[in-house]
This record gives sequence, structure tokens and C-alpha cells, in this order.
Amino acid sequence: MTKTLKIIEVKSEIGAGTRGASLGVDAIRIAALDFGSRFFKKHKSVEVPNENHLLLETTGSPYAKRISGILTMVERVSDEVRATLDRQEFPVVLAGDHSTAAGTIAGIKAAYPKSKLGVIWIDAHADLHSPYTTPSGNMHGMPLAMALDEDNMDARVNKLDQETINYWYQLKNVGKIAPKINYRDLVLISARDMEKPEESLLKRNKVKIFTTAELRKRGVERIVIETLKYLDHCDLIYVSFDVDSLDPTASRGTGTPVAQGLTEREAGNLMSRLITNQKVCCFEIVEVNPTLDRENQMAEHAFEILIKATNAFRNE
Ligand code: Z70
Ligand code: MN
Ligand code: MN
Ligand code: MN
Repeated sequence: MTKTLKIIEVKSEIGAGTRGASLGVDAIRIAALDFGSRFFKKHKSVEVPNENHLLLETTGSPYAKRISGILTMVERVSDEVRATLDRQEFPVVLAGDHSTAAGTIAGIKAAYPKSKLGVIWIDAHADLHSPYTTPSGNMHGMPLAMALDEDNMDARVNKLDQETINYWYQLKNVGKIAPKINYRDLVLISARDMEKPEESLLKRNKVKIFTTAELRKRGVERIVIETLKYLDHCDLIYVSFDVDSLDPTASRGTGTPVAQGLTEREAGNLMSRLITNQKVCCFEIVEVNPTLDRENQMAEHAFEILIKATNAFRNE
């Protein structure tokens, strides 16, 4: 079956601590041109308006930077993803920083409120912080906590003001379904850079994690089979690919490169194999930052992974 893809472009970077991720989507388009690809001509796309003007503001909580703008973006992305699924199209989200992925998850739940949603999170990070535990205040470290309705109060280190508490509550309740996923519906792949509060959540909730070493030792195919088996109880699956899951030797064009990552080949095989599964209803690629890169390497890798993944639809 060939699915009609809809590319949803989210050029937002207000959840990141380093500037430049909002240019990632256009860098991927440039990579496509350099490869002579007609991908972006072939598929319909839409751009979600951003709130990047907030980068010039200096007010707000240090533990949830630009949270009002994050809420606006998460709602907008949710609405666009929901509308896309309602039209029976397959959303491919290309985004800047990872915070808006909470909106993608909200949009899938809004379109299919009764379905059990599984999430495969391919990332160097666990993105499980709340404003109560964040070491940075950067909200791209929080989208999974938003989806899980997780405050992690047991590990609290930050004291929040009432306005921040209200915004955080609204973020977790976008679409009026909370939690949107449970820990048992989540698989992390290549996670390797977590802080203590995240580690304790992962342990306490027995979250399924496949390390890079395990993937390399046992092979992509085995990891894919086990991931899908683990999520067998789910009706739908969303795959979120943060390019910092890749090893820094592949490219340093992302806000937080972390050693011991995947090769581009492993990532491409992983994505294309996962996306062949009929339950996968949406996938996303985030955190390409061309301002930190050389010769647009990361965008080229991301585009190759995107092509490999979308081609997999036709090989079912
Ligand atoms: C760290 C924090 C992070 C990137 C997520 C890092 C967060 N856990 N960085 N994605 N690129 O500050 O919360
Ligand atoms: Mn991430
Ligand atoms: Mn990351
Ligand atoms: Mn390459």
C-alpha cells in the first residue's frame, strides 16, 4: 500500500538552549536539492507558524524557558497532526527542537482518542524532565514528561512560580487527555545522556531501553522485532527520531552531540524497518542544526534517513 504523505514543517527552536535548530528544516530541503531529489516537489507540505520571536524576550521562568510559546506551539502542532490524520494522510513531521513532539503525540491522540498509542523514541536523551527537575530549563528535554503527565516530584530540585505551574499543567493536558501514553507504551533507543531524576524515573517505571551497544551487537533486525513485540499491545505507533541519536563522527550539526551514537546506516535501517510496520501512523525527525555543522552533513544524513524510511512504505 502506498500512503499519501503530508510533510509538516515546524521551524521552532524556542525549546532549545543553542540557537539554530529552526534552520534544520530548510537545511534538509537544501540537502534534497543537492541530491537532485524531487521529494519535496512530490509530497504536499504545510508549515506550522512559529514563536521564535520569543527568543528576544528575557522574562519568564529559568526552569521552563519560553513555556507560554511552547504551549502555543504544542497546540498548533497537535491541531495540524490531528487534521492530517483526519484526512487519512500520513504525517511526516520535520521539526526544529524536540519539544513540539509533545504536540505530535497530542495530535495523534486527538485523532484516535480510544487507541492505545506506543512511542519509539530514538534519541541520545530521554527527554523526561519536568520543570521541577530540569538542569537547564530547556523544554526540548521535557516532551516525554508532557505526554506521560509526569512531574517527577520525588526528585524535585527546582521551586516553581504559580504561572509556570499553570502552564506546565496546560502542557500536560493539551487535548484534555492525560496521560497520553504510559511508561509501558514507550521504547527508548540509543539513550545515553540522562540526569539523575531521569534515571530514577526510568528505573522505577522499568522503561524499555535498547543501548547503541546492544543494537550493534545483536543487529538492527533483532532490536526492531523486539521493539515491535514489546509494543504489541498498542494499536498505533509513533516514531520520533532526534538526530543526536547519531554519533558525533557522523556530524556535529545538532545542539547536543553525544558519543556512542548510531551510525547513519544503522539509523536508516532502523527507521525504514520500523516504519514498514502497519501500526506506525506518524514519524518525526528533529534537532538538525546547520549552524553547528560543516557542509550540511547532518541535514544530508537526515534526508537520507527520511528517504530510506518513506521508501519503505512501498516495500510492504
Ligand atoms: C538535558 C536537559 C536535551 C537535546 C534534549 C539535555 C536535554 N537532559 N538536549 N535534547 N539536544 O537540559 O534537560
Ligand atoms: Mn530529543
Ligand atoms: Mn536529544
Ligand atoms: Mn551520508
